[in-house]
Amino acid sequence: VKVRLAGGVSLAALVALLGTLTATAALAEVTARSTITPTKITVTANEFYFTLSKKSIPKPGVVAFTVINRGKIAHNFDVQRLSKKTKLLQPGQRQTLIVTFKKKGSYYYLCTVPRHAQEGMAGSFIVR
Ligand SMILES: [Cu+2]
Repeated sequence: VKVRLAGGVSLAALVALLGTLTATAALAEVTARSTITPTKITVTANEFYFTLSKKSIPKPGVVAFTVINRGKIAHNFDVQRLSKKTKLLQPGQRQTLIVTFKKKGSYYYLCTVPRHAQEGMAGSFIVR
């Protein structure tokens, strides 16, 4: 951008323009930052179910799933389509899993301990 300080363009106008550009850039930065702030979701694992504090998000984005094992035996939480899973969590243990959902759709999750999914430890997380 060429700025010509010719007659008619006052310094005040130039300062006002720069101020507007700075404000616009700052707003863009805030907007960009807000879209990458993870949505926090608590996942409770127990025999034999999961309880999610939110079952969906309104658009693609990043989710921080904090998985807590409230049961009496070990469990994990696996979002298979994205190859994201917790370690095998012992009773009382927790782990936060950061998952980026780039596309809308249905994401199956389960506990991969044998038979646990069939017993009820499975479901679908929805990205709208
Ligand atoms: Cu399990």
